[in-house]
Amino acid sequence: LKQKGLVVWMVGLSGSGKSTLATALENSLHARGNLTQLLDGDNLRVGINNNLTFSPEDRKENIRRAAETAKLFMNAGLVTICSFISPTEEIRAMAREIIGEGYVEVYIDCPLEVCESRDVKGLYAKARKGEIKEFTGISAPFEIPKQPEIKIDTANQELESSHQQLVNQIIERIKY
Ligand code: GGZ
Repeated sequence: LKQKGLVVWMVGLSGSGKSTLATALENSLHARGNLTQLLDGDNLRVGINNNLTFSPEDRKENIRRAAETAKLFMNAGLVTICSFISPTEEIRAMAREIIGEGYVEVYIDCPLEVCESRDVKGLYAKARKGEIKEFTGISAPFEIPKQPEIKIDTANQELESSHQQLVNQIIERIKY
């Protein structure tokens, strides 16, 4: 088998830069001829996960289905990039367990204050006003990953540096 897949599991708060980096990573991998699949809230929560809320139980089910789906793509040989807040140790341990060898956890490290000051979509403002319930970092927990394989600081460096750092570390782990 020429290709061996990988799951790049990106963890981080809303506004930390997960989606931007996931897309940038995908473009760089395409440029070197790798097949990829991106999984995130935007394409899973509207489809297979459209019955799920942001309650703790539903977040867990969201991640369980995402991990099972990622595993299928990985086994088909694709570099599968998953971008979900994945807020708790329990949830991430489950994803790691489901995917097994090939799971690479990437913590997109950006303090809540910085994410909130960016507030690209205005969600933090709404969460502060109570218009969005159980919002991660405001009224729902986010546990900082203890031992991610890769950590990318998006608060103290330019996007392009974060992107290069991520690409370099992922390429090292691709076996072809
Ligand atoms: C967190 C929420 C919430 C609540 C809607 N809490 O920045 P975004 O908008 O585009 O990304 C966030 C996305 C998070 O979905 P995930 O599937 O990644 O979450 S989890 O891993 O916890 O299941 C945000 C939006 O959905 N969003 N309500 N209450 N984020």
